[in-house]
Amino acid sequence: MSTRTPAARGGSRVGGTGTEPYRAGFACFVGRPNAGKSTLTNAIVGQKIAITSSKPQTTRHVIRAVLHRPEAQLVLVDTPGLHRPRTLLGERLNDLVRSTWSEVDVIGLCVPANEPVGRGDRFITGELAELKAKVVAVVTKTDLVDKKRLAEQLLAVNEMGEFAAVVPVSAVSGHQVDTLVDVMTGYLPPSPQLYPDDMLTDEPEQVLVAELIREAALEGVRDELPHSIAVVVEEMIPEDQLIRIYADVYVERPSQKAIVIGHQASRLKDVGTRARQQIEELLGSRVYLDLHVRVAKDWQRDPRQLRKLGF
Ligand SMILES: Nc1nc2c(ncn2[C@@H]2O[C@H](COP(=O)(O)OP(=O)(O)OP(=O)(O)O)[C@@H](O)[C@H]2O)c(=O)[nH]1
Ligand SMILES: [Mg+2]
Repeated sequence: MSTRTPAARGGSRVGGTGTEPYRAGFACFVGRPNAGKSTLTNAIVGQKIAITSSKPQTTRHVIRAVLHRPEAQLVLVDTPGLHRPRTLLGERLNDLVRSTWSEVDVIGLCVPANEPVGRGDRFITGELAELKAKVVAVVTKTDLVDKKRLAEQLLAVNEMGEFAAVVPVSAVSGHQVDTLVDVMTGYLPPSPQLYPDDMLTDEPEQVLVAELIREAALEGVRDELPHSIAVVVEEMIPEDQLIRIYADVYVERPSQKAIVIGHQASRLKDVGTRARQQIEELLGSRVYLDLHVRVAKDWQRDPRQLRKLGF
């Protein structure tokens, strides 16, 4: 199943406008954890497809989000942030990121405007230079800095390597998001449309729902706990007036289970309420949400558990 816009945005399938050919292809944003990749992906397609949070390593799957324009179709592949892996999960995530890089036409290398350019950014830039894809440097979160700081950051990013372009954007204010899309679609190959007009993502609904629950569960937890949370939707049962959803929230230790549930289940209730609102918006239906917290001991390091949780 896929998420569809209520009113499909029409678009010419072939030919495009004037002499310019219709273009379609794949792009992804790369960068260290927390650089703003998922927020930017959502801002570009205009709907929340990837979950975001202030904790590093929020994204754990490769998610495709499709932007439809009359003259082009841009398929954004949102990936986890590249990092130094400490667990088997971490290694798998890095592998995912690298295999995505080799498949896309354009890469947006995201560097936040409000943090100094670091070794991690230089390391990633070096790896990208080996690829066939065009690399556009994207300075994210420009709303957080003043003009002077932004100018310095643009200069610092420019000095990191050879880029097809350097574009500053703010996914929060929307500043320059359209410009970035113009730049990126310009590097797509002439191609027929890749996805149907009204398709925003090929992510299964069950996975989108699990992600919204994980996003709600991440809010307010600290230290190791965000990394230990995984969510699996076991069942979605459509009824007359509502959809019943049964989901399991996994943690790695009994002590974490107590934190997630909270005093007299207060925390879990809050998580359920926040997640339910988001899911109702996504599905356009009333939802009954049943959350169950379970311990899957050290799942991030255990190949069998990882498989069970979909990694
Ligand atoms: N002020 C501001 N905050 C932003 C912007 N873009 C992202 N953020 C915030 O930065 C944090 C990280 O954003 P994400 O989009 O989850 O970052 P990510 O790069 O996908 O992170 P990982 O999936 O962990 O690699 C969140 O708290 C966002 O709200 C922006 O343009 N302006
Ligand atoms: Mg992300």
